Amino acid sequence: MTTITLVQGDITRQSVDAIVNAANSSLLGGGGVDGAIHRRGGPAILEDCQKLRDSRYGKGLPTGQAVATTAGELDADWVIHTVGPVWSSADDRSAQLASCYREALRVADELGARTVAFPAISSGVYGWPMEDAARIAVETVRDTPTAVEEVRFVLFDEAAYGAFARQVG
Ligand code: AR6
Repeated sequence: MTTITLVQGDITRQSVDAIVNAANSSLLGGGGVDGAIHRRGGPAILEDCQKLRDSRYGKGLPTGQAVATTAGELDADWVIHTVGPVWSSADDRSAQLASCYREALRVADELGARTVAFPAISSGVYGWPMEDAARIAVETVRDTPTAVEEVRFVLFDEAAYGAFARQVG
């Protein structure tokens, strides 16, 4: 049974087995959550990401997939990087966003992670409307069989927290 918990705050301050990063397909850093994770986690994360680019993910990590690295100096064992879709009003990319949560949980299960912190993937730079991002996140976690005991959504501001709280009920 997976428990969903909500926290308002900074995902890089969480103590969990795995922290999920809202990355981009380059895996080589960016702004938002990605920038914060690399800043606080230190260079070991980027070194692992570069190794992934030099091996399995020469063309980058495709949207909707997930891959783990060290968590460096973060208070976690792993960072699970996933690439959300960019929001589009013309094109329904919900399945790709749901895939991020499903694939991150699959990687967490492979690692044996029992507590996993997620940001609201795609809801920042990638422009996904927060209410819908929250709906997809919560529905997908509820529908995904996993040995993860706690999924902790870490929401940066009150609006994001409210959107997730409405979904969790
Ligand atoms: N802790 C928790 N949530 C945060 C934090 C934090 N430290 N910082 C931002 N958020 P974003 P995306 C919230 O932009 O939309 C990067 O440049 C933020 O308010 O981090 O998936 C990557 O390299 C928002 O609600 O991710 C990609 O290029 C949510 O986290 C691109 O941004 C996600 O915002 C990915 O865009």
